[in-house]
Amino acid sequence: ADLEDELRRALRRDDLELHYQPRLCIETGRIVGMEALVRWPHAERGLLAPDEFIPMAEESGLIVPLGYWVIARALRDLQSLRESGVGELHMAVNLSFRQFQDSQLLATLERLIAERGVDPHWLEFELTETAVMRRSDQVRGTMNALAALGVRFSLDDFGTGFSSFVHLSRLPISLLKIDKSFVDQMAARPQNGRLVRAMIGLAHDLGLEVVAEGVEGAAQLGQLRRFGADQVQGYLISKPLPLAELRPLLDRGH
Ligand code: G
Ligand code: G
Ligand code: MN
Ligand code: NA
Repeated sequence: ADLEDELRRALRRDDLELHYQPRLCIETGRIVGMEALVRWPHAERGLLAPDEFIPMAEESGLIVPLGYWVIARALRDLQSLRESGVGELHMAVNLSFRQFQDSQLLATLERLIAERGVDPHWLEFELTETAVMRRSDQVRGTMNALAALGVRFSLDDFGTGFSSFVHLSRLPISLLKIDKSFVDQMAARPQNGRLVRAMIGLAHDLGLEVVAEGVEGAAQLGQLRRFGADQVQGYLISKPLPLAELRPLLDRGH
């Protein structure tokens, strides 16, 4: 069978997994959120990373049911964390532009949230600049309706795409995630450090929180702290892990 058929079958059989990567609040040193990242344990090929099947899922339209699977699983895990006493924790899920083309997106999300009884305030969707910049009325309408429920939006991979701050300020976006490529170059190239500092300043002026991605070293964390970043995500804190392996880290922070 080709990969598309196999993915369809994997979805039907619940054969996918989510790993979670924590986000640390720089000021308090606590884990304040995590990003759900899908994995496909494939019988012959081993654990497949998203870049090995998400593009195909987007092409084929399978991203719609796959996306609902991810959201349902993430909400289930979020609810179970909260029931076991883990306090304030935001759950971030990646959303493809393609998922907005499903006319049932809003209704389905409302149903999934209601079924789990999770406060929508803890749910966050990560959109890329490219997705957001195709802001059709439908995308904006759905985003506004979800934002009215309390759901937050973040702009992922910030700096790699093409965005206009005018458009950004018209969409209900609460956080900017500065792409790893900027963080990587911060120390080696002073120019990049200034760029990151300026992005953080601009984001704060617009009332947005800033998450720096791909943070791997203590020196980077120090620099980001001086620049005023709010949160960090990256291997320095933890790589993406199955929920059970992440638990000790969460308990420590709460
Ligand atoms: O998991 P990894 O750390 O390799 O993530 C690679 C990229 O795959 C992420 O940056 C994200 O954009 C994408 N991705 C991961 N999980 C999902 C998902 O559930 N839905 C969508 N649309 N993209 C995802
Ligand atoms: O959603 P997004 O495309 O930003 O997903 C983040 C991707 O980057 C995932 O594939 C994740 O595994 C990876 N990643 C997360 N933190 C780090 C890091 O500190 N270093 C590196 N090299 N990759 C990271
Ligand atoms: Mn992301
Ligand atoms: Na990213």
